[in-house]
Amino acid sequence: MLIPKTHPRATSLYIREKLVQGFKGGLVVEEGLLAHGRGEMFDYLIGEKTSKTSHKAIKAAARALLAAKSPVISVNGNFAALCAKEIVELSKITGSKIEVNLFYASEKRKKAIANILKKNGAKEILGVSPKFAKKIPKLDSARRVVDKRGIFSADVVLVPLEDGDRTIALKKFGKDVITFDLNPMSRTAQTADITIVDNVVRGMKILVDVCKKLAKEELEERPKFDNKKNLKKSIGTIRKNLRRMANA
Ligand code: PTJ
Repeated sequence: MLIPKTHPRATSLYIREKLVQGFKGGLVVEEGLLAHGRGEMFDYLIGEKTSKTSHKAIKAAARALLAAKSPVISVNGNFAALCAKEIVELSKITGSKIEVNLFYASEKRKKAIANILKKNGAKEILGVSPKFAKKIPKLDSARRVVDKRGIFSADVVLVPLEDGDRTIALKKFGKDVITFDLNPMSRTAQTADITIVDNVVRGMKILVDVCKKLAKEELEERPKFDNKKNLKKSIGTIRKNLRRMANA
């Protein structure tokens, strides 16, 4: 069946294809394909579009990144495969460092991820040299190993498609955490300071645009952002969509 290019389904098939290419190119692990399937399901439930609620979270994230002293963008396999260009753009506009940090860590994959980011214009990629390795306390997974010039000393960290344990550990370690997670009920979504409930492919483009706009403005005091309230609204959208589908 031919799906018109503008249909949200076409976008989701395009995103799936990008991830498969990332898998074939050694950026993404098999588990990353499974994680993506989980994300697709939630994307369907939120209506495959960026909600007003997510726009609000994106604006709060942009302000937090622009106001941060040492912001870092943490990159895993899925994020690199889906958003390499936007990661580099965001890092340039917000002055964020880019750090590779993997759950299923391997030197080969770290290098492949660093390469794609460099191909997209990144100058320096942290998290690839053991010389600067430090450990985040109270975390068991490979993700505890971070770069002392990056996540270890950051004040704000963007950690998309994350596992709950690391978000909790980063919070305990005093970091402000921003995440993209299509599942508003996940531990990461619930623990982060700012959760953008959106597909990272749609959301990153908007985040880059909002940062570009805000970077030109004088940033007044950061307005308060209530993550719990915002997440409740996202869960409400899913509930509403489920009711509508059940009654169709
Ligand atoms: O590259 P690695 O080794 O660091 O591994 C990365 C994965 C993604 C495999 C690892 O972090 C993982 O297993 O993640 P989880 O615990 O499955 O969590 C991923 C979360 O991201 C889930 O809540 C998904 O719903 C959500 N998600 C998946 N795809 C997207 C997404 N959120 C936003 N945009 C997506 N495209």
